[in-house]
Amino acid sequence: MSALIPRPAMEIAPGAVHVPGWLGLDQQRELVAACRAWATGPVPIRHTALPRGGVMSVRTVCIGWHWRPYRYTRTADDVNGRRVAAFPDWMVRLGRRAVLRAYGDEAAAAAYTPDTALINFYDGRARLGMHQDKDEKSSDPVVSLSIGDTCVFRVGNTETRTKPYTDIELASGDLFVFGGPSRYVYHGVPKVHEGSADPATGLRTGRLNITMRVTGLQGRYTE
Ligand SMILES: O=C(O)CCC(=O)C(=O)O
Repeated sequence: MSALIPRPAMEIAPGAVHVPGWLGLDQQRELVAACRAWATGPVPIRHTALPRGGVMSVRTVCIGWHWRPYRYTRTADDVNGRRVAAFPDWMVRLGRRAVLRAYGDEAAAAAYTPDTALINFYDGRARLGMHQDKDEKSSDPVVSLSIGDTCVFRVGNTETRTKPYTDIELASGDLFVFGGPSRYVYHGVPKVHEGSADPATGLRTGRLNITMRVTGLQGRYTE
């Protein structure tokens, strides 16, 4: 739902910037349609299996490179062995605009070339524990886009999974970028406010989160 009281952009920690309502409704709808298509294949969305036998409550599909705990591969050998969908150029451009909006640094934005995205779908029960995004060989920023249900997003510190941390709400259309001194902060999603989504995004229930990253691996896989 569009906010009655505008929420200002805020630096939550050095390098960690929250820009509420960055995506318009049309862009959100386009992203929902793209994610829906990616969720069907070539590698279908799935609950990621964890090395110790559990499964993640969130469902994930990747583009560009396939992520599984704790590495990126060309093919989704833990799902169906197929190569994931390519990372489209329009997503690279979107990532650059996001970095520009967050940091106001044109050179950093122009150089930003994400080559993978993890697309997470949360139903009302799904959670994501505190973790660091550290399987990438590049320390370029992570660009996160949220659509659908609002969630509590926990932004921690770089040392431990525990306090100190800051809880913020990520609502539909929000941008969150974490790079620089915050690139390796622990972060997680302890709660999703089920049913808070505006169905006009094309997502009737649940929460979609897209995190674009730079793997630092050789050979960009584009269309
Ligand atoms: O859903 C989110 O907002 C965060 C996703 C995340 O932390 C991840 O994919 O590593």
